[in-house]
Amino acid sequence: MLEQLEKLYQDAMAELEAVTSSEALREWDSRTLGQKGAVTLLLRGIGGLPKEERADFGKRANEVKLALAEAFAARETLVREHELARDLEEGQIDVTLPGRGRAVGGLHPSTQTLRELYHIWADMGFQVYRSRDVESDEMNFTLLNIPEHHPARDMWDTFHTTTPGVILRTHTSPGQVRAMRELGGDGSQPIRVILPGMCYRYEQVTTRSEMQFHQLEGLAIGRNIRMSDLKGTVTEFARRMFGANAAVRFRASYFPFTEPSMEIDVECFLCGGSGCRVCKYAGWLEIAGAGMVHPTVLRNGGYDPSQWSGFAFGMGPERMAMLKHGITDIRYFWGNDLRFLEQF
Ligand code: FA5
Repeated sequence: MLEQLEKLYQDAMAELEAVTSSEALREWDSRTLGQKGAVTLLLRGIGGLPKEERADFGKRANEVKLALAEAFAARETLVREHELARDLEEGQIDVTLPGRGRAVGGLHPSTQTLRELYHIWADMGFQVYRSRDVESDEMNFTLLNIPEHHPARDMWDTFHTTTPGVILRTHTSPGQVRAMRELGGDGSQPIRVILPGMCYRYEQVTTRSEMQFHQLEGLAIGRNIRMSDLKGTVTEFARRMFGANAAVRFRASYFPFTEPSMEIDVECFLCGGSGCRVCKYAGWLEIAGAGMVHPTVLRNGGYDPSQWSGFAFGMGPERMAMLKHGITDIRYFWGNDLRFLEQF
């Protein structure tokens, strides 16, 4: 058995010399020194030796075991170092390679335009008032001086819900009455607010008209507000939005909730008024509807029209963004095409 032990020792040492990977090292360990390894099995046979030989064999066996364990530890260190060096060599990073850009999200062009508008109107003393998207028929029409069955309702093609009298707002103007009732102190306080939000119309989608789009309503109520205030305010707004030289034009129009009513045009800043594709060769671009708040609407908001007056306007942020960036089709806004959105 002693001879067997010596042979095992020699063989195991030779095998260990040839080991070059962690995997082979583990395999050697379990085969030689593990619980079912060759050394352990040989040691178990010690009981079969004559008594006088047992002590010598046991001593030598322990020496062999220790020597093998030490050789294993030394080899393990060597193999690890070797493998680490190899990994470093193979996994080397070339710091001169160009970096890979990380795609970051951006704000939607409508959001950007709205924020620009908030900024301008805030500087001019207007606070944001939020009104609801799902409205009552009464707020959207009746209280804005558009009674049931009145032909003026045809100006707004409406989405109705399954609940009678509940609709998706067709414009932000119903917020006028809500703001007057909430902020007006029963008709005793002046108001200066903007009301941004999404509007919905059941209409033919074209390059300039969507079924859903933003509006930004403006409302100013005071004791002495006149048409000149509306004109001055909107002209100042246009200068801040479109540049110091932006020319503004007021055209007579009709809205049931304002009297008098008007449409507001800005001189096309793409062609400078000479006419181009964007302004349809008119030289002017419509940006809003506006007017002096109708006495009936003032009354519905809780104000006495003999003491109070006000102006209101409703502008379309998408249309303004189209003008500013030369966007030719409004359908790009909600088309979710990243090639369009990433340009902003
Ligand atoms: C109105 O909706 C009135 N409520 C505006 C108003 C407010 C007048 C206060 C007087 C006082 P109009 O339907 O013209 O008016 O819409 C106003 C603006 O919303 C338009 O100038 C346009 O910029 C935008 N707009 C209207 N319809 C669409 C549409 N289908 N798609 C995109 N923008 C639209």
